[in-house]
Amino acid sequence: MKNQLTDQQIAYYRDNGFLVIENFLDAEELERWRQTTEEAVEQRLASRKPVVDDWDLTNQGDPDNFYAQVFKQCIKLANTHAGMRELMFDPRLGEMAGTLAGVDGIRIWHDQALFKPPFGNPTAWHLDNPYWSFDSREAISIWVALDDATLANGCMWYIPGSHKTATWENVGIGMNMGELFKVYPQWREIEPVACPCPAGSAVFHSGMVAHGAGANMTNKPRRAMTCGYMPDGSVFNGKKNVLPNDYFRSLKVGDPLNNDEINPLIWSRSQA
Ligand SMILES: O=C(O)CCC(=O)C(=O)O
Ligand SMILES: [Fe+2]
Repeated sequence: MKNQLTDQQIAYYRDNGFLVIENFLDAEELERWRQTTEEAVEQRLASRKPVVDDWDLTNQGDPDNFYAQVFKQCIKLANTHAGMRELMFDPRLGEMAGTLAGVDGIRIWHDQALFKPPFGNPTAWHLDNPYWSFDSREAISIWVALDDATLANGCMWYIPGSHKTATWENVGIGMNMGELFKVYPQWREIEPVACPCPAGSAVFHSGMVAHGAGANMTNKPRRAMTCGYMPDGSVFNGKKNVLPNDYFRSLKVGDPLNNDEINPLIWSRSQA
């Protein structure tokens, strides 16, 4: 795993809101990530049990609706698959996320497999952190390509620097690619950047950067394994998102989100 970050990479991330690390995983690691992710997704679907009370298995309802054809989305696979837990709890990932974001501790918000199906729909432009149950400009995600991500099959795209002017206004991932630009018309002037990358590459992105992905024009899936991270010390903002019902009901706005079962601390500078 290419987990050492240069000052130049950190500066690029802070300036643009995303960073591609090509060939982040070596061939053996990539094979393990692929097998683990495939198995965890298969088990989840076979179990027919949602991982968080009212989330359906893939958060997509009718398999023929538009969103279901954006991606097969399975969240919190680390909760139900030991091998995935090992991959996701790797403190090296936490250290990279924390170093890029410039924070002292990293908790898992949620992992998710995102498989864009053959001939799948595009992922409309959106921000991540405004969906989540804490507000943080330092929220960050890792997106690991399990297949070559290309312009043809729906690689990631970013609006560079948009994380600097984003507020918490957002749109859903709907049918219209450009909804987000009604909210942030100033970003229409910025040239979007495509991030094609070979399988095993990682893309880190800020929870506040505008991003999306194109349609999958190919007859094969475009698979990615991802994880959203919450800086340690973040507090509850009143949104449910993926919080379990009981825990959600126990929280008041402003409470620290520091439950180690629900949001495991995978790295902290003081304990490293
Ligand atoms: O994989 C995709 O198409 C979108 C991924 C995404 O939005 C994310 O990882 O935050
Ligand atoms: Fe996203």
